[in-house]
Amino acid sequence: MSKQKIIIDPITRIEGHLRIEVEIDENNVVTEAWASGQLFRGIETILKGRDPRDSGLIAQRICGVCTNVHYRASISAVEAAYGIEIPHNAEIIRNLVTLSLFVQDHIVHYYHLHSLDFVDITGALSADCNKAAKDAASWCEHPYRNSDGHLEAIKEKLEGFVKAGRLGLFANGYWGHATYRFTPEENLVHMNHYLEALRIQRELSKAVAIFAGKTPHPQNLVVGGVTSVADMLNPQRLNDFLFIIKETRDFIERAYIPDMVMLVNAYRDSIKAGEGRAVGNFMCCGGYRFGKDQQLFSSGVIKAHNFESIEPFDSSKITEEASRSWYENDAPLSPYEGDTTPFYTDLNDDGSLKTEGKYTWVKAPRYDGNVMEVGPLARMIVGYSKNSPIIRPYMERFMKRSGMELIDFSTTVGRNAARAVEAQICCDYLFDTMSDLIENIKYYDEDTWTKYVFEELPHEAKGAGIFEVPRGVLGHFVRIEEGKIANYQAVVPTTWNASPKGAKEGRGAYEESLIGIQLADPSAPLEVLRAVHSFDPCLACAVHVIDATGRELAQYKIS
Ligand code: NFE
Ligand code: MG
Repeated sequence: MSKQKIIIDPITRIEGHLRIEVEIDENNVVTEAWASGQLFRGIETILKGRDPRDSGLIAQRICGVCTNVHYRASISAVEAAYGIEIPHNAEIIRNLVTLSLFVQDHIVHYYHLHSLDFVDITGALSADCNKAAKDAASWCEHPYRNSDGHLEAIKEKLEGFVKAGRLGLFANGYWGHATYRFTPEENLVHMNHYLEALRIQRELSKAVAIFAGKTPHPQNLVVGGVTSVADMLNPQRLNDFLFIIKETRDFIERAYIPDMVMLVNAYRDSIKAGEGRAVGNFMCCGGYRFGKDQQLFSSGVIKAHNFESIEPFDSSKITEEASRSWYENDAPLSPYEGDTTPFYTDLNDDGSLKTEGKYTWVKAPRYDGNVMEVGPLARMIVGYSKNSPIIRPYMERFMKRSGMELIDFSTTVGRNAARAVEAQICCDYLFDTMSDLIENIKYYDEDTWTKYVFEELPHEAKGAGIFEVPRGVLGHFVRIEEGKIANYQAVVPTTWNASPKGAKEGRGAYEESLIGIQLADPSAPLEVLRAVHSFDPCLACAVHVIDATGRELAQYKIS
C-alpha cells in the first residue's frame, strides 16, 4: 500500500518557525521524518566586522527566549579570545541569572508550551472538584493551591472561557483526542497549575531583572565582568531575589514534580514502548561552579544509550555541515571556519519539502561525526551515569517515586521528567550560589569587573564561550582579526536537536524520535506534536543567517 505524507507547518507553541513532515505506512506508523527550520535570520553575519566588545548586545538578539545565554556565551567567547578572567563575583552573578532562566524556561515550557499535548482542557470541565482535591493529595502530601474551593474557582474560570466561545489561546487543541489519558480531575489539577505557572514565571522574570537590569535582553554584562554591583551590595535586593526563588521552589516541589509523576503514571505504556526515543547519543559540556569547586552539571558524551561508557567532552570535535541544509558549503567545518552563505532550493511545486535534497535552514552539527541529543535529558543521564553527587540523588528520588528506570527518560514523557528534575536542581542550587556571593562580599571581595586596556589586547585572537543552557549545549565561536570580528558562529541547542540528515546515514534527534510512532488519527497528529515539543524547540536560536540579495525565501503552507 502507498505511504501517506503528513505536513505540520507551522508547529505552534514553540519559538520560531518549524515544519515537520512525516511519512506513515498503512498502519499509521511513522516510517520517515524530516524536520525543517523555515525561519531565516541574520545575526552571525551581522556580527562580522564589529568591535568584539559589542558582540554580546547584538548576539543576544538571536533569541527572545534565552536571551541572556547568548549574551553571556558571546561575551565569554570574547573574554576567552583575549584571555580575560572575570572576578568570582561576576561569575556568581552570571550564574544566578542563568540558573534562574533555566527554572523559568522549564516551567514555561512544560505548562504553557507543552502540557496541553497531555491535558484535555475540555475534560477538566466535567471534573468533580472535591475528588480532584483528594486526588491531588494522593500525588503530593501538600499539593499546591489545590483546595476544592480553589479548584471550583478554576473550573468556573475555564467554563467562562468555553461558554463565552472565547477559547482564545486554548482554541486550537486536538480536544477529545483518543490518546488524552488524564481523568477529568487530573486535567483540572494540571490546568490549575498552568494558571499558577503564569504568575510564577512572571516572578522569575523579576528575579532575573534584579541582577540583569531587565529581561528579556538583559544589560548587565560587559567584557570583563558585570555591572550589577549596586544590587550585589543591597541586602534588600538579595532578599527579594531569594524570596522569589523560595516561592518557585515551593511550586516545583508541590506542583511541577507531582504533575510529572502523574504524567508518567498516565503514559507508562508509552514510556515502556520507548515512544519518542531518539538516537541515544547524549552530549554535555557541564559547568556552573559553586561551593568549593563543585560543578552543577557534569560533562561527557554517551553513545547509543551505553550508560556505562562516557567519553570526555572535547569541543574541538564539533563540526557543522550543510549537505541537506540551504547553504552553499556542504562540507563539515569547524565553527571557527563556519560558512553561512545561503543556497535556497525551494519547496516542491505541491508545497512539500524536497526530501531528497536540501530541506532546512538548520545546519547539521556533529560531534566526531555523530548526531547528538542535547538538553535536560542529556544532562540528567550523563550526571546520573557519572555518579554526580548533585544530580544522582534527585534522579534517584524521582525514579523511586515514579517507578522509572534510566532508559525510560529517553522518551517523549521522560524528556519532560528530566526537565522537571533539572528545574528542581537548578532552583535548589540557586540558594548555594547566593551563599557563595554573600560569603565573598563578607570577606570584602567586591570586585565585579577585570580592568583591561583595549588597545593593549591582541589584534588577532580566537575563543569560544561554551555553556549548558536550558535546551542543551550552546557554543559561540569568535575569530578576531585586525581588532574586529572576522568570523562568528553560534552552534545552538536547537541546531543539534532539530538537525537534518547529513552526508552520512542517520537522522537528527527530532526526526529519529518520530520513527515508529503509531498515530491514532492521521488527521490529528497529536503524537507527533508531543514528541517534537518534548525537546522544547527554539527555531529562532537554530538559524542565524541572512540573504543579502533579499530574494523571496520561503512559502508557507499551513495544514
Ligand atoms: Ni531560543 Fe536557546 C536555549 C539557546 S536554543 S532558546 O536554551 O541557545 O536552542
Ligand atoms: Mg549557527
